[in-house]
Amino acid sequence: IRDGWFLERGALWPGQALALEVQQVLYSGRSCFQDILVFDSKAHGRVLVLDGAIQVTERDEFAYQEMITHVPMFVHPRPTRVLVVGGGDGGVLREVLRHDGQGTALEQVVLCELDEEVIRVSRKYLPGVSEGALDGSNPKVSIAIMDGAAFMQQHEEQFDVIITDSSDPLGPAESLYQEPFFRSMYAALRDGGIACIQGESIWLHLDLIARVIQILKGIFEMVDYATASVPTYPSGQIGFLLCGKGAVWREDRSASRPVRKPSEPMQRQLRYYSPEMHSSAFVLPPFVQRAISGA
Ligand code: AAT
Repeated sequence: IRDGWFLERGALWPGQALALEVQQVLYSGRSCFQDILVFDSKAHGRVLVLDGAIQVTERDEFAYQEMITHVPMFVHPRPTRVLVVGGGDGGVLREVLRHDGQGTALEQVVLCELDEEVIRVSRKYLPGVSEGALDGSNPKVSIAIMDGAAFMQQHEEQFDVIITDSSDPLGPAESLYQEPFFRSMYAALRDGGIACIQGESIWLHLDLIARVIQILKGIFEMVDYATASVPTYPSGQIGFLLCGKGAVWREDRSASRPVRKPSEPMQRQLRYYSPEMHSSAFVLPPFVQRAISGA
């Protein structure tokens, strides 16, 4: 922070930075894993920053949390067991829990977060993001404090939907973008299950995205890419890698076609996701299509 502005500089987006005017710094500390910063900004409400990278702002977090959650959840006909890797702010958990009673009955939702401090700081300074999902009151929610890669290896055929809401592949989340992790993720899914992985920006990381897609295609029956607009993520855009396990994904299911829909009351609570946004998120510009298909 300099002259009242937070500058988001990072090795993954060299030569560019997003600046947010700071009103007040509320928390600044270091956990065992990363630097944690919370401040009130002038234009985007409260902001959570890990190792210098913006994770959540109050103004636009819903775009990311709704899309990374509802795209995989609504292409599964009946998700009952869900795993969220990362996501210590609780926003994805909040969105997953909306599905209870939407044509499915959730049995268990597990949050596997590496850094307990992120959960503590988020509950204290950003309670509106988790809406109570992290406070231990919901018996369907369990929280595991450990590395997502280690957790994944201990679970087989357990989950219908796995969401990796993880930070960027430089730092503690590095292991979550490598082939062994993707293989254990495949093993941890039930037949017909789907995974959704934070997929970085088409403007910054097209090579990385294309490389990861090639690896995923060697493992999963279906791999697809969707995108959303999030102004405070690098380059204002972030993508999602959708990966399906089982023959059903080769035959009649597609990640771009929802098989359930939010009820009217649920839709009224959503601000970014709708069935139309879902399908359109998979429409990609030709330069991205070409890079992804390896042409
Ligand atoms: N919903 C907020 C967006 C995030 S949060 C990323 C979370 O992943 C953090 O809480 C971090 O502590 C956690 N995390 C990092 N590595 C691991 C790991 N190995 N196992 C489990 N959790 C982990 C993502 C924002 C994307 C930013 C785009 N620039």
